[in-house]
Amino acid sequence: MNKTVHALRLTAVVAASMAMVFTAAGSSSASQFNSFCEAKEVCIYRDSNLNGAWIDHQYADPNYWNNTWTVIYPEESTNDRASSLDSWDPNWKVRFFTNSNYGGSWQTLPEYGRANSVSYNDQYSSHCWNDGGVGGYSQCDF
Ligand SMILES: [Ca+2]
Ligand SMILES: [Ca+2]
Repeated sequence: MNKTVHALRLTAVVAASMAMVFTAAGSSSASQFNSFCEAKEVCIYRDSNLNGAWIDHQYADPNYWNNTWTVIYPEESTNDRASSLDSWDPNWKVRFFTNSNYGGSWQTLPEYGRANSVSYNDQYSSHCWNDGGVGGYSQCDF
């Protein structure tokens, strides 16, 4: 009896410490522009069907002019070059705009949405998540 209780307690302790390790590893490695498409991010691809260079965004970006691909073409701006999209966000939609500052024509990607060929090829210049009306941009309330 004592042996069984001890084994159960030990299992619980091991499980708890493993959970802490996994949590710490996950939170420290997940970040934008690290070339990994992770939870709550959206990845933008240079070519259709999620091919070619890409960049991983975790936050809204009002202007792509100073962004470059995180792989393959690290010197090239991502502005007006997006051809496919892949959302890893389980909770929020994200919208892509042909102009900077969330202007022009747009396309909305649903939660976990994927666009193998975008609605406006080689035109996107900004994007924002649906912020529920707290971000100050009406274009980002949808
Ligand atoms: Ca990332
Ligand atoms: Ca544009």
